[in-house]
Amino acid sequence: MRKATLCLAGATAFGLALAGTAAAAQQPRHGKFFDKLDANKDGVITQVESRAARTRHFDRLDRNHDGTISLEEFHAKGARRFLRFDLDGDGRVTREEMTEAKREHRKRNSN
Ligand SMILES: [Ca+2]
Ligand SMILES: [Ca+2]
Repeated sequence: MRKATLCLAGATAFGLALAGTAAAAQQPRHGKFFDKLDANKDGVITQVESRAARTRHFDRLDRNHDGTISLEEFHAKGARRFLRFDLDGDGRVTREEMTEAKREHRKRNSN
């Protein structure tokens, strides 16, 4: 009986260790996004901080600052993204270019 208890405890500890590893592996990506929203760095995202983030996002899309996002402004963001992905500038994005662009984006955001 004692042996079974020890095995269960070991399995639980192993499971927690794996869960901790998985959480740690995701931490940098979610941590960076979380940190961006958590403006005062108190470890929680308030409604005010969430609204501020949405406002910043809106303002980035509203390129001419008229208080609205036109279809052109909306599409311009997609076009800018496309140009970032089209690494050789041939007007087409290959799977390799997209993978490389995402890798570069992650590298920039992890620093
Ligand atoms: Ca906060
Ligand atoms: Ca606008």
